[in-house]
Amino acid sequence: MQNKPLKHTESFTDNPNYKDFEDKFITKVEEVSGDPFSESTPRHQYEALAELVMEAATKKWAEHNAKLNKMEDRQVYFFSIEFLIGRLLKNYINDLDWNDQVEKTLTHLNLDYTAIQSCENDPALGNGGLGRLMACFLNSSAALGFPAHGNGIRYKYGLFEQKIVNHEQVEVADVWLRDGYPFEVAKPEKAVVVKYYGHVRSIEENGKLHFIHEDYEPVLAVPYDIPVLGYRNDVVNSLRLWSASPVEDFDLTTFNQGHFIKAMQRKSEAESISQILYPSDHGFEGKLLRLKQEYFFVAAGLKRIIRRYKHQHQGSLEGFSNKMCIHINDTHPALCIPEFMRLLMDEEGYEWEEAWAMTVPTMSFTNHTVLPEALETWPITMMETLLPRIYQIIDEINRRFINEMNWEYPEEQARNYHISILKEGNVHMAHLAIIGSHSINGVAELHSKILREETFKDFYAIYPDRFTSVTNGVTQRRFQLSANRPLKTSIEKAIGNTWETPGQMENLKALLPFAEDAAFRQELQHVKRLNKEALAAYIHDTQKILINPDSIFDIQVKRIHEYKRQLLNILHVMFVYNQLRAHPHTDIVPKTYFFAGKAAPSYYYAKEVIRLINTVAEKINNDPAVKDLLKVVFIPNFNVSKAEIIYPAAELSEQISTAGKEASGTGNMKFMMNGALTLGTLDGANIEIAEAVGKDNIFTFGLTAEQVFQYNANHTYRSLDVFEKDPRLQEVINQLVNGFYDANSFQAIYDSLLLHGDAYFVLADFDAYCNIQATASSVYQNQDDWLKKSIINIAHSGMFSADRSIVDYQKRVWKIK
Ligand code: NBG
Repeated sequence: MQNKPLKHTESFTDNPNYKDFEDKFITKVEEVSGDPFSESTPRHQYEALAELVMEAATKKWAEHNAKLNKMEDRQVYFFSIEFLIGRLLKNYINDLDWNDQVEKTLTHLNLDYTAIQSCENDPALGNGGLGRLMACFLNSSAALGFPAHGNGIRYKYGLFEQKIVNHEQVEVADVWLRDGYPFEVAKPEKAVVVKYYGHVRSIEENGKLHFIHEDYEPVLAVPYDIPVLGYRNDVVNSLRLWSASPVEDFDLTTFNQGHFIKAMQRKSEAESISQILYPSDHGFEGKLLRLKQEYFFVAAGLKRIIRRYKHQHQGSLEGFSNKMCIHINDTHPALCIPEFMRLLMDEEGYEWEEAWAMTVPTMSFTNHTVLPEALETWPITMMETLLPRIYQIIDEINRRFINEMNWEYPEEQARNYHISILKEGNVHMAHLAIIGSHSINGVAELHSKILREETFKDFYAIYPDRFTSVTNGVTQRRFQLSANRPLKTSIEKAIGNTWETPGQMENLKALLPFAEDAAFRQELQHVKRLNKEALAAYIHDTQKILINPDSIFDIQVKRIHEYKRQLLNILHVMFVYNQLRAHPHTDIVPKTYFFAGKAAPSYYYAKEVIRLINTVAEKINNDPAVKDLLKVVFIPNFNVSKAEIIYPAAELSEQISTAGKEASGTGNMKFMMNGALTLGTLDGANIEIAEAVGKDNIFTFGLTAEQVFQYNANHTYRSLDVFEKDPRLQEVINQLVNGFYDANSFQAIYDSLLLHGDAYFVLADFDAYCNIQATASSVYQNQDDWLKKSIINIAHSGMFSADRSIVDYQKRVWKIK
């Protein structure tokens, strides 16, 4: 049962609710441990709290589901191959408004809440921005009382755990389910059979063709549901993750014939579908298993959604496309389109035209990257063999589309070929997604413009009305309110708490006048100092590195990728170090450079960048001459929980991707709402941050997307010319290979910059980057000025709440009033 909100002043003993909660908690701890409470461990306490939370959540969930059954409003299902949800316990407690009673109880019992929270495994069911965005969108939808659910895969192993050994990334399996997971509910009774391989036979009956899929290999998809709680409201949406298992645990026929090994093989083949998350964020591998995964959660998810809809509508699918939205998150779930067609035609008896008329209005598609290596294409032969009926449908969608185009635009033969779903032996998933959806959007203004004008310009010419843009957002409830309690308290003192209401974060603008308030600036400085000390203590505990808390905390945390240019950052650090060595008495502003992020295990270059950062860090951190002036820290195994400690402590937010490459970025928003100033290129959502705060309150630098585009189009960029003119660059680049840092040289990096044309314009932007770094340091020396800028950033961060994104999606994509 939910308690009434309590005032902070109440003491434990005079509050019956606290006492009641404490009793329940103690009983629960004894139930989960089977031992007296006094012998319990944080793990038991965590399990007990989790159970109490789930009891409350599931009760609300059942009530809410009953409401949803009767609801006529539009509902959304996010289909995504990743949901990077992070730890949930603290969030649930916050959503239920249990903070006070939990904290007071634990304090009263002398227990350590942080230790309890850290017993929760952080489910790493995503690579980075794409999966985390889904988690933020679920959180915001529920907070706004809007029925939006998630549909994905319950990977047995999450994204690998990263260790740094001899400066290098080493990957260790992430067995997040080892101790069980208390926040999911298995629903074996709702399992669905997904069919692979086999043949399609067609028969004619009463003048109608029927398609029968035979000799297929069935796999059972079992749903596990995780409740998505609204923020202090009655809403509980669902995140449904599917797990694969064999249809029968033992394939009896095979087994009886004595083929034990074969029977076991079938079992493990089925299970392999939900075994691993592919650990690459912008790469496309074309592996059969991945295609199986893509069809797996699509087929299972759609089946249940249709079944539920029929159940609620007297067995009819009438009105489906007005009430249900299937949202395709990047191309991985694009098979929703042919699978939905299949279900409507083969299982529900609709004609092609009727089915298509229901499909397009139901589907919407968000693109998350313009990197060509991420655009999925599957060999036709693979698709045809694995999913014979789906392939037939794709083929027919394509045939009709191309016919229509040739009819409407007979003069555009070349273009009509170019936009085909099937060409050069491959199925082009983005084309499928665009042709089958009524809405296509990018995730920031610049990104959407690039989609319209470059990546998908041919489609834009045909379907201008389908294209729209929704800038990403993040949930302030996790990354600001909960991660940065001192900040929340200070802001509340200044402007009250209306900005904490879901959808109202723009009320933070009331903070603007406080930029001129010396007392508030001081308060903010104090808050930042606390958070910096907390991060420094964490680094000291875990990595034994001593950090000067007076230094500027300059942070770049995100996946390691060439286009994100961690390399530019570390080359600048190397330059600063050279400067300090040459002029030991230079008066510099002390700085600590933090890095964190994982590289895809097969991405050699990115792993070399990690090795470089760690090698440079070791040398610099052990040089007594630069002690307290310059430090470099690589925090291993970046994940959502670490992010929550890092963002609040940041002063400079490094967002330095090659312009035009970062679709949006969302880390930039998390830093900003915690008062960090952005040091970034005019890329992705950085541009919108710059527009919001004004150019004086952000440090922008470097080539624009247009300039990068021109260089690429005209092949006029020569990295060697830049190198030859800049002695600073010559020194640092030579240090990559001359043994200064490591006898084992960084030849691949060296070659990419000088021999292979520096595709990400690192050298081109080096000078501008050094200058803007120097500017940032000098502004920092005037703390008043810095803090003003910081306050202005926080005040304008409201528009980067995912609550705003969801409202934009409702208006622009799902057309909800
Ligand atoms: C990422 C982009 C980011 C963006 C997130 C969320 C992929 C494929 N794309 O810039 O690189 O913020 O998606 O939209 O992970």
